[in-house]
Order: sequence, then C-alpha cells, then structure tokens
Amino acid sequence: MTEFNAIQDTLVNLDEARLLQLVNEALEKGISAGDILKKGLIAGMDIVGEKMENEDMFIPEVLMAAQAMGKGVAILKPLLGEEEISTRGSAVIGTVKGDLHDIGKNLVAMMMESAGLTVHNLGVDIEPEEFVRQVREKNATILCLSALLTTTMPMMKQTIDAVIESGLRDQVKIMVGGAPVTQVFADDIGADAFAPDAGSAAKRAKAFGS
Ligand code: B1M
Repeated sequence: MTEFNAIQDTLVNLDEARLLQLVNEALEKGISAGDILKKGLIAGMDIVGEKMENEDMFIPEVLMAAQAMGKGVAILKPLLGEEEISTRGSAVIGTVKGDLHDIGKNLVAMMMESAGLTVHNLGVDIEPEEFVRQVREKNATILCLSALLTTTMPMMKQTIDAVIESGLRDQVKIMVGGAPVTQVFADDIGADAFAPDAGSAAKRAKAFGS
C-alpha cells in the first residue's frame, strides 16, 4: 500500500491520530506537501463524498472526516504554494437572507475546501447585494446559495437576479442546495447547478473549476 492509499484509508476510517502521523511521516520521507494534499487527503475526501452520496457514511462521520482533513491541511499549509492550495477555483457560499440554518451549508463549504477550492464562507442571513459584493471582491468563479426554509427559497431567485443586474452573471457559476431545494426549482430560477448533498456539491464545484 502506498503512503497515499494509507492516508486515504485513515481518513475514510476516521482515524485522525493515525492520519496526522501518516502526514508527518510522508513529509519526513520527502514527499511533497502538494502530493500529500492531492493524492492523499483530497483523494480520501473524494471517497468520503462518494460514500456520503451512497449513504455508506452519514453526516456525523463526514463532519469528523472533514475536521481530521482540516488538521492535516493545517500541517501542510505552510509548505504549500498558493496555487497548490487552490487549484480548483474560488467559491463564495452563504445561507440566503432570512434563513439561519448553517449546518449543511458549513458541511458543503468544508467538503469544497477539502476538494481543493478556496471557499469564502459568508455565514447566514446574507442579503443578495452582499453576495454580489463578495463575488466581485473575491473574484469568485462559483456562487453557492443554501436555503433550508420554503419561505426563503425565493431569496435564491432574488440573489440570482441581483447577480444578473450587477453584470457579473457571466463570471460565476451558481449552485443552489438545501433540503427543500430541487433540480426543478434550480432550473426555474436559472441556477447552473443543484446538489442534494455536500459530497455531490463538492463534485459539481470541482467540475466547474476544471
Ligand atoms: Co429549523 N427548520 N427552523 N432550525 N431546522 C427545519 C429546516 C424544518 C424542516 C423543521 C421542521 O419543521 N420539520 C423547518 C422548515 C420547514 C419548511 O420550511 N418547510 C424548520 C423551521 C420551520 C424553522 C424555524 C422557522 C422554526 C421557528 O422558529 N418556528 C426557524 C427558522 C429560523 C430561520 O432560519 N430564520 C428554525 C430554526 C432552527 C434552529 C436555529 C433551531 C436550527 C438551525 C441551527 C443551525 O443551522 N445552526 C434548526 C434546525 C437544526 C433544523 C433541522 C432540525 C435540521 C437542519 C439541519 O441542520 N440538518 C431541520 C429539520 C431537518 O432537516 N430534519 C429544520 C442537517 C444538515 C446537514 O442537512 O441542512 O439539509 P441540510 O444540508 C444538507 C443538504 O440539504 C445539502 O447538503 C447538506 C449536507 O449533505 N445542502 C446543500 C445544504 N445546503 C446546500 C447548498 C448546496 C448544495 C447542497 O449548494 C450551494
């Protein structure tokens, strides 16, 4: 088994202590931080995402994997060039105005970070104009909108309209998600993508970035 396979396995098996040990050992062996990140941690998180989609792993396990990955990335970060940290695009994510639910949105953000994107997580209750301002300021290529309430779903359309009015619509792909959101709704409001869970959201975002 290669160092990379071992790192992937410990991430999927949620063995954080062993994962961090393996990351340090790989560095001591002279393996580059970029390779450990891409071939070990990100590849492992891709497996976690697939398992989540297939319902072989569930939210608490995914959160644990994401946290372990975060600690692994923290070891590597000082050794990585900016381009290695963010190779798959820059995303702005938030929960739309009027909506305070953030557990799923944060999971999506973590999975996207784990997949190699730079993620600007704005938080909850975000006004359309603030999304627009942040997309412009961060030069984002992906805008991710989350809503958990049927009453705040229309705010996704208002946010997309604000992006169109700002002239930035051609610059960003827009992805929407959250428990009440469907593909049909996403199509209706003119979003580029819908994802039902954090694993598939990260996969879609990666596809946009490549
Ligand atoms: Co709220 N709440 N809540 N709540 N809450 C729901 C959503 C509800 C379904 C409960 C119910 O009635 N059965 C209901 C909505 C009903 C509806 O609109 N049809 C509801 C309600 C009514 C309310 C309040 C109005 C209650 C009240 O005050 N009367 C109020 C509204 C507050 C507000 O937002 N303005 C309210 C408040 C709260 C709390 C603050 C107490 C708390 C939120 C805490 C927090 O988020 N920090 C809360 C919670 C925890 C829930 C439930 C129980 C759990 C939500 C959750 O975190 N799920 C929820 C009932 C339920 O879902 N069982 C409920 C786990 C999370 C991992 O899943 O968020 O779906 P989820 O995220 C998934 C996917 O949806 C997807 O990926 C994630 C991971 O796989 N996803 C995306 C999410 N965003 C995505 C974005 C993407 C792609 C995928 O691309 C950009």
